[in-house]
Amino acid sequence: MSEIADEELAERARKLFAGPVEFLKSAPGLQFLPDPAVPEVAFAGRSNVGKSSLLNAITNRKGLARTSNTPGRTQELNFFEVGNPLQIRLVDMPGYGFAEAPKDLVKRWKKLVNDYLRGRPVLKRALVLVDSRHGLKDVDREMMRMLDDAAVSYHLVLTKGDKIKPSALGTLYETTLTEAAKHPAAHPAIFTTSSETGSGIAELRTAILEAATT
Ligand SMILES: Nc1nc2c(ncn2[C@@H]2O[C@H](COP(=O)(O)OP(=O)(O)OP(=O)(O)O)[C@@H](O)[C@H]2O)c(=O)[nH]1
Ligand SMILES: [Mg+2]
Repeated sequence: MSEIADEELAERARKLFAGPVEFLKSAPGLQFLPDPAVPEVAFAGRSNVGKSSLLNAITNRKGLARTSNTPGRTQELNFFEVGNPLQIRLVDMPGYGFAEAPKDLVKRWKKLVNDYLRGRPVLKRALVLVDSRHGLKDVDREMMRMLDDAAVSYHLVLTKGDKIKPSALGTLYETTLTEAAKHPAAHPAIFTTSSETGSGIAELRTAILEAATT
C-alpha cells in the first residue's frame, strides 16, 4: 500500500472510532448472535490481559466495555457497534486461563469460542492480546492453534506496554514475532499497546479498519 493510501486509511480509522460506538448485546450462546450484517473483529486473550480496556481505548470511551480486577468477569461474547451507518462490530470475548476457573466453565468457554470462530464468515480478524509482562503462555498458544484451525487471521497485541521497560518490550516483540511466524493464521504485523498512555492505539484502529475492509 502506498504511503498516501496508508495515511488516508489512518484518518478514516480515526474518524470512524471518534464517531458513534454502542454496546449491542451479550451473547451467551450461538443462538444469540446478531445477524451477520457487517465485518467483525474479535478480542481474545487471557483473563485480565486488558481486552475490555483496549476496546475502551480504541473507541475513546472509558466505560463502554466493563473492566475489572476480578478474572473471568466477561463470560459472553459482547458485541459493540461502530459507525452510523454501522460499519464494524467489535467482539469482546471471555478471557481464558485463570487459575480458579472451574472445569465446566472452561469447557463451555471452549465450545462457545470454537463455534463462533468456525461458523462466522463475517469475522474478519481476531486480536490475541498478550500481557507484555508475561509474554506468550501455553494457553495463548492453544488459542492461536484454535484460530489456525478455524483459519481466522489474527494479530498478536502486546498489552500494558507502560508496565515494562522499552528495552524489555523490544526483546519481547522480537521473540513474539519469531513465534508468530510459525503459525499459519498469524498476521506478520504485531502491535504493542498501552491503554494507559494510548501508545499503539491509533495503529490498531487502522489495522481494524483495514481488516474489515479487505
Ligand atoms: N497499566 C496498565 N493497566 C492496564 C492496561 N490495560 C488494562 N489494564 C488493567 O488491567 C486490569 C484488567 O483489565 P481488563 O480490561 O478488565 O482485562 P480483560 O482482559 O478484559 O479481563 P477479563 O474480562 O476478566 O477477561 C484492569 O485493572 C485494568 O485497569 C494498560 O495498558 N496499562
Ligand atoms: Mg473484559
